[in-house]
Amino acid sequence: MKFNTKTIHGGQEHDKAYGAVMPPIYQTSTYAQSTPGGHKGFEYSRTHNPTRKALEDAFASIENGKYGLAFASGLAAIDAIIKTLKSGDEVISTNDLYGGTYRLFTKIFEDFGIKFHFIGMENTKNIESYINVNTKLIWIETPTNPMLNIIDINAVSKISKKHQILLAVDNTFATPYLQLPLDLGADIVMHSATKYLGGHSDVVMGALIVNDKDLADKLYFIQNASGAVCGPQDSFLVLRGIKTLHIRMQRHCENGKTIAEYLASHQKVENVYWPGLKTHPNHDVAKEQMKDFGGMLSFTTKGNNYKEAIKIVEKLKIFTLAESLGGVESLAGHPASMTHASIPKEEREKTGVVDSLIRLSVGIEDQDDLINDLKQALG
Ligand code: P1T
Repeated sequence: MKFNTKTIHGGQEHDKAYGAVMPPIYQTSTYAQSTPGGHKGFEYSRTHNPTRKALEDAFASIENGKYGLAFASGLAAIDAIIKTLKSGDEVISTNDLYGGTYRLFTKIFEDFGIKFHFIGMENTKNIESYINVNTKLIWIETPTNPMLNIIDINAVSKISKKHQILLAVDNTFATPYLQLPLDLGADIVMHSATKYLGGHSDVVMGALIVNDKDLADKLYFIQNASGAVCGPQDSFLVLRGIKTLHIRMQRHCENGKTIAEYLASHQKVENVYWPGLKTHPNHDVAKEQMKDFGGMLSFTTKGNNYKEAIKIVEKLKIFTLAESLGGVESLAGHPASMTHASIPKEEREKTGVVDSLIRLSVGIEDQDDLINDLKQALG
């Protein structure tokens, strides 16, 4: 099955009871048993739920994986990955990443004795010097949030395999429409399904997809034992969202390109970070590992003025000033004061998250309206 068919049918069966084309929302916490242990595969909804199961099978299908897991949020999914480690273990992570992931790593898991190294991975040669016997996981986002750096997944996977370290890829910005990390050698794919997979800014959810049975069993155990699962209504909404992922992504990419090019030619704009621009330092890697370049971009204005950046995002009318990304509607954010405020200023500035940086999640509205909105806000 090809990708554009998998988004609609991947891992799905028609409902056995009445043939419903969409999986029913099984709004139940528990399941009748004829005798202790005598059930039909479902005993308690923290452990399993048929609507969630349909979604988990869809996750696995679209990422070319064998096992899918759905969580209450993207951070809950990341939390489950880190819980496969133990005190004394070390993680090498990209230094540009979602602020909440950084906060989870440094404010929660460092206290449990796990050590994190945050490094630039655009040059994959940097990685090996941080590997030692305690290194158990390499964590990458690509494209990164919010600087849109691109990391060569295949090159990193060669290093992780050589040292028998797990490689996890946060595929939230790219989605499986643009890149398939498991096919490129990753062990775990993670999503904030809140974003493009859900696609309509109406759900908070996380996803993990893996191929290895032992790793899947460990993660299913943690999913059930820690209990950060999503409900059946949200599972239904994300299943519905996935059915249009390919056509939404196509439009996100087209609109992203038009806006990146418009901003790159604007006299007030200093830098535009979008992997489709030939001037992007990792454009060649992006071209190789991604089908297109996505609808996320960031830019800075000349003079790097904090107040001016705030004024611009306040003046936008069609772009809504809000956290999050990946919905059909365009959003704008100011990472330094919003999504990445939990990263200390000195740290975030090292990776380019300066005061004038504005991040756009380009939606699927009419391009002219989006350009006109940016024009009036920048003007
Ligand atoms: O918000 P949640 O579903 O828990 O997902 C966390 C997360 C993980 N990974 C990436 C790359 C993300 O962008 C996020 C969430 N990000 C935002 C809310 C944001 O505005 O960047």
